[in-house]
This record gives sequence, C-alpha cells and structure tokens, in this order.
Amino acid sequence: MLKRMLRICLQEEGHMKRILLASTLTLCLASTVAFADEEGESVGSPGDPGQVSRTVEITMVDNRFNPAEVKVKQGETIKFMLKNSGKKKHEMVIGTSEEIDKHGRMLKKFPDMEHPDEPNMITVDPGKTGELVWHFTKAGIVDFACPLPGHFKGMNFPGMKGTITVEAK
Ligand SMILES: [Cu+2]
Repeated sequence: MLKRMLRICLQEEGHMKRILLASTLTLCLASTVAFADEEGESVGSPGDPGQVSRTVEITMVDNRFNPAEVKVKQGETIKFMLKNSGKKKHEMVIGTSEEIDKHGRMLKKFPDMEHPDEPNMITVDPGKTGELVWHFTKAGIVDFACPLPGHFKGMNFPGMKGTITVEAK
C-alpha cells in the first residue's frame, strides 16, 4: 500500500513540476505517511468490491451530504453510492479529521490540481454517481468530508462533512 501511495505521489509530483512548486513532494510525502499510519488503525482499509456487506446511498448537494451521519458495524465492507445532485463537483474523502484537514489544505494551495483518485476518496461530477468501497475494521468514529475549497473549512467548522459511527461487533 505504501508503495502504491508513493507511486501516486510521484505522479502528483509530475503534475506539479509543470507549475514549478518545489514544496509539493514534501507535502505529498507527509500525506502518504499519514495514510499509511492510519491504515489498520481507526479508519479501516480500502474494501474489496467482491466482499461488500451492503450499500449505503448518500446524496451530495451544494454543499452538504445527505445523510451526513451513517452507522455501520465493525467488520462490514460498505459500498457508498454517492449521487451528486448539486451543480458543482464534489468529493468524498474518508479518513481521520487530521487527514481530511491536510487534504483540504493541499487543495486550497493547489485548487486546479488533478489528483488521481486514492482508495479513500472519490470525485463525483454533477449529475453523476460514484462508488467508494471501504472496509471498517475498528469500532469508533470515522470522518468524511468534501475537502474542495469553499465546501469545507476544516473538521471543526460547519461545512460539507459527516461522520460514520462504527459499532463494535
Ligand atoms: Cu463539495
């Protein structure tokens, strides 16, 4: 997984070179380490589409998720069906609040960045539906948000975000 994340980071670095931003690799490596650390800890891991326990539908509007609170059980693999009913592009990123905040800061710095989809996130264009499969391995609270600039200011502020409560087995 770390290898894959590094490869994605290097791809991102390729995009960045065009706009000559020397700080990118540092930023990118910082977020790679965060994701690797969290894997297997509180947020869970990318889900196997062949092992889906059930589907949860979430509608994205400008700018919130409906519902914004989801309950799952520990051990479940959930297929999130994200329907974008808004007029703007939206994302869903699953992670710890620190990771989501970091992702948001990066998007704020590089708003036009075309980043490849990572396993914990999905970008959905207006009128489209996207899928994100995630395996919830540990009981607790997992956060999600749309970190696009203007949609979200940080996990401690109101905005396009929600929580997934993972109930213990
Ligand atoms: Cu959004």
